[in-house]
Amino acid sequence: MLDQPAKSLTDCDRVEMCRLMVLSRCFTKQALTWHAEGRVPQGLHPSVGQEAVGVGACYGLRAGDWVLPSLRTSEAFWTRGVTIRQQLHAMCGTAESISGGKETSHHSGYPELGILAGTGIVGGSIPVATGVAMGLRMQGTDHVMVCFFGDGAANRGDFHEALNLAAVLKAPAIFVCENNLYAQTVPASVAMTITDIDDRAAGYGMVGQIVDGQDVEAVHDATQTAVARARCGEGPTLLECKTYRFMPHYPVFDEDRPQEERDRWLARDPIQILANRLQLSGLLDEAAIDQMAQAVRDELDSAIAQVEAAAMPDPEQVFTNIYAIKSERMTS
Ligand SMILES: Cc1ncc(C[n+]2csc(CCOP(=O)(O)OP(=O)(O)O)c2C)c(N)n1
Ligand SMILES: [Mg+2]
Repeated sequence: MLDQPAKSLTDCDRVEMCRLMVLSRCFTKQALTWHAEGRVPQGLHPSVGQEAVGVGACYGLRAGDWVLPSLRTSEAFWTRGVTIRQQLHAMCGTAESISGGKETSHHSGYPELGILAGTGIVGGSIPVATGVAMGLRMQGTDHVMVCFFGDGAANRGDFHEALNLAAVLKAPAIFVCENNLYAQTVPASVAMTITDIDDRAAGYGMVGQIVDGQDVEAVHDATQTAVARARCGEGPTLLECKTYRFMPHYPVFDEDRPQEERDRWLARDPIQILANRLQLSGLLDEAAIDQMAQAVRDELDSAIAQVEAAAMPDPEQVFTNIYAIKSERMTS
């Protein structure tokens, strides 16, 4: 049985988690501006408002653990060590990008950092995560797989099959649902009859927990407890992180969400929540947070010119590292 409490965070860890959330927000906002100006071809699914989930869940994972981000979990990349330059190359599809221009930044995989490439099919990554978790077990390791997905994905068949199988096999997987109350423009309240996705865990005989997704320390604690359980063979966990995206699903979407709802969630900005705590503890002040943001903007400024000047992939490379066989029709 698990008797070790999850390792607690040091003051340095808490400041670093704040910096990672600031990095994610600054990158997203700058990338959206560049996208609107036509400088960056790939749009983004902004995670602004949801930064605590990816940072809290990925922070403190070990080398050898794997994560599978959803389309919105930008923070998984920063927290696992992907650089601004690498993600800009991925957004611009240059020859230097990790996929050689074949994949967007949010679905990129960085194997050396334990980040598996996701799929654009909502929910499609969840069974993959169960398979990877079983692979880690079969290789005799105590590594874990942390899989992210949204509330919309949790209504698809992939979710139900994958969680049932993971529970049956005691797969070392942590399923992190980022419940931001909407799948594109569809409110979760009209897509399911329950309020808490965590209720579904009991149906699979799996541990489930509701987590305050705006509180990075709460997300971290819950994840580390689930990770410890998974490492010692006690099986998977479903964590439902209640959160909210402060921006539209995708920049071109016009959304009609209740103002009262927006205001209620905007008052719970995850960066502000941690920053207030750190300020009360004397660990950070406003100036230090401004410096974190400025450092990101400076790095973005120096990276973008080089990325814009980088070579694009050779069109012949479109047939390398893919499963499909080059057919006559493709070459004609
Ligand atoms: C099977 C499938 N249906 C529709 C889409 C288009 N689509 C992309 S993201 C998205 C919403 C997903 O909502 P959710 O799972 O709640 O994640 P969120 O975007 O809120 O983070 C949809 C419908 C898709 N990619 N795949
Ligand atoms: Mg959603």
